[in-house]
This record gives sequence, C-alpha cells and structure tokens, in this order.
Amino acid sequence: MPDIRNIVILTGAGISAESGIDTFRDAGGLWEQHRVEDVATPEGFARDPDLVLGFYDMRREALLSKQPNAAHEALAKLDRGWSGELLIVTQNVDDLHERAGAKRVLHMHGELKSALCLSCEMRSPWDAPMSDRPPCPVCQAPSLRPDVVWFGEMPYQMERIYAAIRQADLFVSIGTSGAVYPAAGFVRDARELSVRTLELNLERSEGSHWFHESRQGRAGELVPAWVDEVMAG
Ligand code: BV8
Repeated sequence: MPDIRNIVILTGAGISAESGIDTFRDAGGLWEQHRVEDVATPEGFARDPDLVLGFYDMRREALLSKQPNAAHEALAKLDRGWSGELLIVTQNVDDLHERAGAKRVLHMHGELKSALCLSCEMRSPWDAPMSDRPPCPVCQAPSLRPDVVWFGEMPYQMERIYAAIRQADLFVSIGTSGAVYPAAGFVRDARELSVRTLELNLERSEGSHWFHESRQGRAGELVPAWVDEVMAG
C-alpha cells in the first residue's frame, strides 16, 4: 500500500460474527428477534424499561463467554506495530477489540460493559444485570441504563472521528452493512477528502459502491491478510 501513514478503521457487527455474536441484520440476527423501536430507542426504553434492560442483560451475559477472533487479533497486532496514526472506530458494543489487545479503540455507539446513571449522569464499568435495578456505584440511585447509543441519540466523540478522517491516508470499513448513519456516511466523507477507501465484508454492503476497493469474504480471513499487506508497506 503506497505511503500510508494514518489509518481510520470502522468496524461493525460482522467482525464479531465469527466469535459467535449475533449481527443485527443477518438471518437470525438481533433485529429479527426484536423490533429496533422496541429495544434500541429512548422511546422503547421509556415504554418498557424491563424489556430493554432484559435485552441488554442477555447480550451482556452472552458476551462473557465469547472470545476475540482472528480479525480482532489482527487489528490488535496492527495497533501494536503501527507507527503512524491509527483509530479503530467501532459501532460494536462488545469489548472484543480490547480483549484482543487493541488500545486505540473508540466506541461510537457505547459499550455493553458500561453503565450510565440517569440521576447523576456518571458512567461506571459494568458487567452485571440491570433488570434488578442495582444502585448506581456513584450516587446509589437505582437509575442505571445501558451506556449505548440508541436510534435518535447522538453517537459519541463524533468530532474526534471526523478529525481522524481528515488526517487519514486510508479508511477501512470491516463487517458493516452500511445501513446506519452517521457511521454509514464516513466513507463518503473520506472520499470527499481524497482518502483511499477499502471495504472488507462478507457480501457487498449498501455502501460498497463508495469504496475504491471492496473485498468480499469472512473477516477472519480478509483482515489478517490485509494487516500483513499493510504492515509489509
Ligand atoms: C443519529 C448500539 C442524530 C446499540 C446502534 C433516515 C435516513 C438516514 C438516517 C436516519 C433516518 N432516520 C433516522 C436516521 C438516523 C438513524 C439511522 O441511521 N437510521 C437508519 C436505520 C436509517 N441513526 C441514528 O439514530 C444515530 N443517531 O443519527 O443522531 C442526532 C442529531 C442531533 C441530535 C441527536 C441525534 C444513532 C444510531 C446508533 C444506533 N445504535 N447500536 C446496540 O448495539 O444495541 S446501531 C447498530 O446497527 C450498530 O451499532 C450499527 O451501527 C448498526 C448497523 O449494524 P452493523 O454493525 O452494520 O451490523 P449488520 O448486522 O447491519 O451488518 C453486519 C454486516 O457484517 C453485514 O454486511 C454482513 O454481510 C457482514 N458480515 C456478517 N458476517 C461476517 C460479515 N463480514 C465479515 N465477516 C463475517 N464473518
């Protein structure tokens, strides 16, 4: 890859699929079992907090038995060995990038293992259920919600993401359907800034036509191969 110094990587549910974590839109995925508006919106939470807390309790509990896969490991290897700028912007709320050893990770849609208190607005590391309304570790109020970004809520650290894209030489999208904004629009922002763009995904996505190059295959195969390629210079 010619003179690549600064890289932004966007990951989606597809990078965790081979770890056994359901994606959203594949057959049998999360959105097949639940309507988005019922479990991933503030309105859904207000309407039925038990349903929403139970949905995230189930996903948080399932995550405890999952392991990073070869794709997460490869990105962690890149993170350790890359002397230029690198930012892994993940739409995923799992912690598999971190458990593989990646450091330069940004969770734009929050994390299953974080709790947000509706009373004191503080965030706390969290890996237990919330359905039993546990006290906030900071203010003790029984008012914790999952620290994830629901539809209609502002994703986290958007300015930092756009700043990284402005500095990037390469934007790589891995395992995402390109269906949800603003993440799905990053490739266009990159193109407008003459950043080179690459997609690694099981199948063509809604945004494939925006990429200079789009490779189809499993992340567990494509990502390690691409990391070796980019580290070889
Ligand atoms: C906002 C966290 C603004 C929670 C998630 C009309 C037009 C355009 C936009 C909108 C619109 N109406 C509303 C909007 C905005 C809305 C949106 O985009 N809606 C869509 C449905 C049209 N967006 C929002 O609301 C966002 N906020 O816009 O705020 C704002 C402005 C001012 C003030 C306030 C607010 C917030 C969106 C965030 C929602 N939260 N997740 C949780 O996890 O429960 S979204 C969730 O789905 C993910 O985080 C991700 O972002 C999104 C898409 O999922 P993917 O990761 O792509 O997974 P998916 O299953 O779809 O695809 C998997 C892919 O992997 C597939 O392509 C598959 O082929 C591939 N794959 C499978 N296996 C493998 C593989 N690839 C490789 N290897 C494999 N083995």
